[in-house]
Amino acid sequence: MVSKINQWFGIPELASEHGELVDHMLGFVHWFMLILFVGWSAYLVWVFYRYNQKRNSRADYHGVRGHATTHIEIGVVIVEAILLLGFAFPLWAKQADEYPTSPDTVKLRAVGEKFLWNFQYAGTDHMLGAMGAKYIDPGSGNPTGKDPHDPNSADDFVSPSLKLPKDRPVIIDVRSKDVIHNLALVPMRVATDATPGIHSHMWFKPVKTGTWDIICGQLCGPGHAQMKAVLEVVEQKEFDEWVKEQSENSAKKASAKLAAH
Ligand SMILES: [Cu+2]
Repeated sequence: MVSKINQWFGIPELASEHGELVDHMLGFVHWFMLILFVGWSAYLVWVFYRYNQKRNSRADYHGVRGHATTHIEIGVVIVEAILLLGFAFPLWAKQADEYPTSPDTVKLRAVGEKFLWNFQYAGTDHMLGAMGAKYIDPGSGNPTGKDPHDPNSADDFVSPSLKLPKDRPVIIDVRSKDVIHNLALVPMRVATDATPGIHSHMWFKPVKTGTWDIICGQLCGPGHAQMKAVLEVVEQKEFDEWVKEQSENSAKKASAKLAAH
């Protein structure tokens, strides 16, 4: 019921577990703002009527004598404090402090650049390899700077779209090669800045299969509007098969390269 107002305002589809709490909070904020908006608007109209010049040819130097406004203001402060301390802080604390540790957690790295995203998956070993700016070479198939000397990198693979399994936690390590971007996954109700030189993280659990757009949430240059990618949530079996195939291909290529050296 509380979240219904979000739908009237056209909120995008929700597809993550914690997103329900985000939407619930948004619902409260929207209702609260609607009440304030209607209340203030009615008050403004009343003031125009009650205090127009015709009715008040002489100024009143005493002003307000009642306490109603003070009580309303205190009420607004209390509601805002409840929203912040009761909803926003606990939700943020949980997302920021309690990262998933279960072995089925999907780990990947999102690397933003002007003007596209690349997603490096940990592969079947569940270990993301090291990253080094000096290894970045999109021409030879290494757009994310996988360190070829790190054994964990061998089976890591890179995809231009973000494919995820349903009902499994996902941790994304968000990086940038050039300027500040922002990986905004709207249906998951998460967004994190990709800042050059800084390792940022986000986590969530998709609970619905589907395909959505990924946008860059930070104005990053003339191609910002085209900086889109695809977010696809599939069933776990389909995801595991895809990872196995991509991972094996990548490992084969890595060993061939090592042999050639
Ligand atoms: Cu961008």
